[in-house]
Amino acid sequence: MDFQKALQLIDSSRRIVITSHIRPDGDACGCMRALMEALRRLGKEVYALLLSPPASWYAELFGEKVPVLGNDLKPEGLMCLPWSVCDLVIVVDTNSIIQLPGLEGWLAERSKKKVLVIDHHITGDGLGDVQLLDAEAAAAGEIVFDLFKAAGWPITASAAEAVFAAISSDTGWFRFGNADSRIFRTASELIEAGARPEVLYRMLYQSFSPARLRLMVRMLEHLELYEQERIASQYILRSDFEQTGAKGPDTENLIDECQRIKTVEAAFLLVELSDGRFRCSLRSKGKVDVRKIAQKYGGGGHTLAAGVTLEGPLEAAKERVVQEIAAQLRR
Ligand SMILES: [Mn+2]
Repeated sequence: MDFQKALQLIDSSRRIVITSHIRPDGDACGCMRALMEALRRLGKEVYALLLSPPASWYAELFGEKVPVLGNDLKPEGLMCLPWSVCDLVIVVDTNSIIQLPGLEGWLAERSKKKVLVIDHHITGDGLGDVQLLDAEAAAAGEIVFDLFKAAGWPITASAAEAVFAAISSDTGWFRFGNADSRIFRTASELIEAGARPEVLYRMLYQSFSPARLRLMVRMLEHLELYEQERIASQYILRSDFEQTGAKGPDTENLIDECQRIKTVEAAFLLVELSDGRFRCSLRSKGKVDVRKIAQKYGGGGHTLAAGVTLEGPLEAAKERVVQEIAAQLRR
């Protein structure tokens, strides 16, 4: 990988913006946090930017308020200081322009700035002047960890925890099929560097608000099984949010719950959006390639975890996904 090219780019930059995909997850926030710290230590002016509000337990990782485009910073604000004069934009955990809504025009304006992409997805738009791409990596956090090592940057306890949060999130706390020996080696090194798994577990998985738990109950009440109980379907409506008091980021990881069912091979969760469409999260235990399904409808992701936005109404969206999964299971 082009670690030296990436380091040259960082070396020659003074003002650096770090961002990631919309609906930032633990991998996105953990990578951003670790890079923010390392680049500040190098004396860079570092500006982090999120494209939608993070879940509260991911926001905690930053230890500071990171501006959200559209909320804390108007889109026109990107044309003003400091955003207008940055030398380098580091995009982590995505290489797809559709995942960076609001940044399209600003990213394309390249007279001054360069773009460095750090990503582990198979699909991408080649957004970077330099790209650290590793589709074998279970999390972008793995690549960030490799970059730290290539650069010789100190892995402080807080950087170690940020990277640990990244790699543990994308592997479902080391439970998913992507939890390979490399991730456990990395985890081991991060613990030696000061990461505290028990503190992170509590932060990432035991920090539900009562409203979020009630939202999960609603979701579980909507569980339906198809194809000899091998497909699990669930949904959350706008009214479920209103009645429980939960917010959008509260749906994070809820899809994983129904994977506890022994027979389930693939699962999906439809979350109603304000425009009547549905955000669909897909998970597979291995027999189904959910990325193919997401991609067919304009989404993306990995073999075992993918996402896509679908047109309503609910029943039509559900039927479409069930049929796509069933077709793969029958093959
Ligand atoms: Mn990731």
